[in-house]
Amino acid sequence: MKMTFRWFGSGSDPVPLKYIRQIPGMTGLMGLLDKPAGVDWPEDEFKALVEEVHEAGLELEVVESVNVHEDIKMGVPSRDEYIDNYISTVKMLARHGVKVVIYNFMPVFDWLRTDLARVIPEDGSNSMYYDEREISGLGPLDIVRRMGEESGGFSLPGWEPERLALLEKTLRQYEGMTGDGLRANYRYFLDAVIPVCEDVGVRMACHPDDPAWPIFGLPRIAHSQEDFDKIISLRDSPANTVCLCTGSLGSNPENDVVQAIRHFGEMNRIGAMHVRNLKFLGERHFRESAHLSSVGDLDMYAVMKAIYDTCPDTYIRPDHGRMIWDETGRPGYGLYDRALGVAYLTGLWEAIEKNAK
Ligand code: DNO
Repeated sequence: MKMTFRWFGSGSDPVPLKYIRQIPGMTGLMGLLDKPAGVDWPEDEFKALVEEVHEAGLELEVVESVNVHEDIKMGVPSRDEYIDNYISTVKMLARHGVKVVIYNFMPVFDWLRTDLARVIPEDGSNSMYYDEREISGLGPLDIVRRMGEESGGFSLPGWEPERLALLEKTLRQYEGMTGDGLRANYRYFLDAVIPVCEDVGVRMACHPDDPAWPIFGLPRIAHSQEDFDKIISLRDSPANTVCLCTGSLGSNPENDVVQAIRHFGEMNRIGAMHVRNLKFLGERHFRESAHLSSVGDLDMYAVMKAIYDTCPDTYIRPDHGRMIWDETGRPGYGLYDRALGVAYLTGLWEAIEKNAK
């Protein structure tokens, strides 16, 4: 297991690389360039990022959020140009040592919460929160406005302003799109990108829908084990993998996250893991908790054991943390609680490993 940390770049992330390096057990980043979907990432900027990360004593083998342009998901003719850009970016990333690219195929929205800083009554910390009842009275535009107001001035991954500017138009274009239609467009994308990945030694890792059900009537096709079986069979290749995010899949209690890890781990189809915990508060109603099993509803020991048994060499990162100790920063991506998450997950790992010997 390679323990990594998400980082948004020195201009945009209040957490210095030096601090990340000082977290025990840390090997590298899941990093990114902040570029709009569809853009061919500039090599000089990425090269500079890699150098900066290496200088800090960290690796950059996983890149996150190389976002897929909506035209690709909608399957309109202009998709070919965006697919060419995607391929060019993948080749460029490979030239600089990247092994895994994390992306998603969610129409319009990436992850969604109804509150980015809900106070946890037990200890006064805060974390991200979701209550479907709050969505039912609101339209997508209201939610977007709210996410913007609450993000403390930080752009959130998946909620970049340029993506949202076209929101109304994009939502209209999706009218009538079915899950099968979206999957057909997905196949077209994979057929173009996966052979290139095979050539250059990169694995594409699809992040699940978060939360794990359709929202605002848009089709979503990546929120259960069965969905990912279908995604893998769209183009069966070791380069077509899952970024198994425990908190996203786990937001639906009907998903057996541990079983899903074992299933895709045994198939060698896990490219990376996002590991976090959450607490169910009711139907389609949850908050993100600290990583410990005892404060959430996922069994993190069983999660780490499944990784150990089936995909022990995968990349892992702690996922969203709470805001604690009066830290301010990008919701979900502060330093302290994620660092605690790392310490806990590596502790579980050591115990599992020693126990196995
Ligand atoms: C949320 C993240 C996601 C993830 C993307 C990958 O905090 O886990 O934004 O990075 O869905 O494309």
